[in-house]
Amino acid sequence: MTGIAVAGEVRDAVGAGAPVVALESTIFTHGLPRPLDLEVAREAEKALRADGVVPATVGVVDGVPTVGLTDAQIERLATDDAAVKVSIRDLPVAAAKRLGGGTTVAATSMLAHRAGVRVFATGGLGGVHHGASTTFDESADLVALAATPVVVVSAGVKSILDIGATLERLETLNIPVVGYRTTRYPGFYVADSGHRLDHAVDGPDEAAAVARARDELGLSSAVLVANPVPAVDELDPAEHGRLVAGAWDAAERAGIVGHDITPFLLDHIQRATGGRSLEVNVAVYRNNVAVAGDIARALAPSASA
Ligand code: PSU
Ligand code: MN
Repeated sequence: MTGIAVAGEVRDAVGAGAPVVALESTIFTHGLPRPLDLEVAREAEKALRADGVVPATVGVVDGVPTVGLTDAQIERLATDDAAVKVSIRDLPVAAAKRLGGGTTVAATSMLAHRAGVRVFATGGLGGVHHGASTTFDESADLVALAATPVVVVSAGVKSILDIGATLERLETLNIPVVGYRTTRYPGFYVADSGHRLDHAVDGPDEAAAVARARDELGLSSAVLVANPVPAVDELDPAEHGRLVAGAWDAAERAGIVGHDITPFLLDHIQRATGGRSLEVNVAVYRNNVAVAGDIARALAPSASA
């Protein structure tokens, strides 16, 4: 595929019909603090390999969108202060300027699909921000997912978003959302966001069946598998509600607006929980990677299990 570098191991696995899972890089360029970011990126790859799945971490190296970063490339991006956050619209600029960057859910899904990778694990999706009816701040993840036939495993959307509005937009965009063994939509740090889903899948085989049916119908949307954080790992739901409200109050008092809001809110929650929210973030991601690996194996034509 011109313009995109695909690692030999990933290309071979895709060609052989072996299971592959794509992983995003914004989580380690922008989402998590050092040195946790690099540890988490490496652990995800290792866990997939241990399950017989080829990891394909996606990122932009010297302007080149790359599916299947080497360990050295992951380390370089995780420790590069100049790494930018790359959504789909940023790919041409990053290419021309030869920038390094972490890819969002939108860019990772698109690049994974171009490389023939069918399953992608992330932490939380972007979505509709509070006040979006006047600010128009809706993540490009949503329109990208409407046009990219992959399976994306997440624990819902970023907790600071307007979750009800995001679910409405996913419906409008014809994007199937299924709960993984639940009909409660997860709330990232908590297992239940308070919103209901119409459908659950009972495990990896049923998730794979939904993806195959999507393909047979010729539909182009992603299938979103909403996978709640295990109950033992979640933030206390009552505390979570207070934390998010407190973070928004603090942002308003500090006059934070626009693109600075997300980092401000997440940082506030991190400090207010003494770092506990980071542990939950890691647990969320680990759990999503494991489920994505199971779905990739169920979908793989060469799968024996
Ligand atoms: N979830 C988080 N923190 C993040 C992201 C998700 O808890 O930083 C990243 C993901 O890469 C997602 C992106 O694709 O944010 C969406 O950003 P925006 O709202 O600017 O489109
Ligand atoms: Mn935005």
